[in-house]
Amino acid sequence: MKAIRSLACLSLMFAVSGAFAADKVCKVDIAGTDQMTFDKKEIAVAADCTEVEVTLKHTGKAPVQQMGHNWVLAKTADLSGVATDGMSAGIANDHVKKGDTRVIAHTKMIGGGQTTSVKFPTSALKKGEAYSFFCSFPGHFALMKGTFKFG
Ligand SMILES: [Cu+2]
Repeated sequence: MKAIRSLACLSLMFAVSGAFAADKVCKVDIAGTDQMTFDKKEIAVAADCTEVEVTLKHTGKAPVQQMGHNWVLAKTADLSGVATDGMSAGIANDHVKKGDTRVIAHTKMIGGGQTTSVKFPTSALKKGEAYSFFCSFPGHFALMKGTFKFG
């Protein structure tokens, strides 16, 4: 009887560790510069990633009020609307409208020399959907944007 119980316990342990093994956090690094550019035009995330962790580094020297950068993810169709609303949202809100459901993920706004990151589940993404990432600092998204692919 005792042997059976410990066997059941062992198989439960395997089941739990199996669930952990299925989690895959995929890391993405991107840099913003004082020249109002990102160092990437495209980010691709594989379908087996369960979470994405994006780390944004501002490699410039300019302060956040002058050349702030963030990383915002939305459907490509929502990009200009999110960017327009972000302009008036103010730097205290990282230039992202409060409660904007079109925003899938975003980092805070940072200045030269700073680094920030954001982690989000890929369950928020649909395969085949067109996504874009961009910086929502006023006037930046025309240059600071790229395509985000999932799947
Ligand atoms: Cu920017």
